Amino acid sequence: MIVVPSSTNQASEGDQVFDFYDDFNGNSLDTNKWLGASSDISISNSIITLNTDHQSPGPYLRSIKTWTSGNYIIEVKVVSHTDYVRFLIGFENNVYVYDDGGSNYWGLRVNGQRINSWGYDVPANGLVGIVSLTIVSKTILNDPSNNTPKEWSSYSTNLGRIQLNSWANSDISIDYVAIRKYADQEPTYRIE
Ligand SMILES: [Ca+2]
Ligand SMILES: [Ca+2]
Repeated sequence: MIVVPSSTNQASEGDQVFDFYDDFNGNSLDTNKWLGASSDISISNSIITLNTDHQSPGPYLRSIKTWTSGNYIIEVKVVSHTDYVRFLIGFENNVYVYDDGGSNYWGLRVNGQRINSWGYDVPANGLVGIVSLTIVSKTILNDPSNNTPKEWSSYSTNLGRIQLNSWANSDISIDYVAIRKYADQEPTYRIE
């Protein structure tokens, strides 16, 4: 699916298309969409940077909206990050943790349990592009430095809020966050 936003009304068009969308326009967090995290972030030129002080704790970005069960994909467009990256993407109860610190922390967490410790040392700029987590009766992680999507059979039916974070001496800069309903076979259509 390709959405072509107009240059003048990008955010509202995203809101009309996606289940949740934030392009991070303006220079502060949209409090209609997100809880807390007013410090330790910066927003400018339609980009948000998480953990600007490069110290723990990180600025847990949590959506006001919550999700229960269903098939969803969360897509985050990453524009830059520190070489040493710690990045958490997903929902409260279905989240993947990148941690260049190693296998003690990285992996998939479902319903509060670290259920799988697959992970890898992300190369420099290895997450620049689209990072996505898909929940579709399983969990699928896809990112630019991981050519084969990683799949796990575990998933949550009580997803909760969106969660994004970076911590320790890492930061990550994000162009947008989008959530949409996911179909294994995307529909095709024609105009008659
Ligand atoms: Ca943006
Ligand atoms: Ca911090």
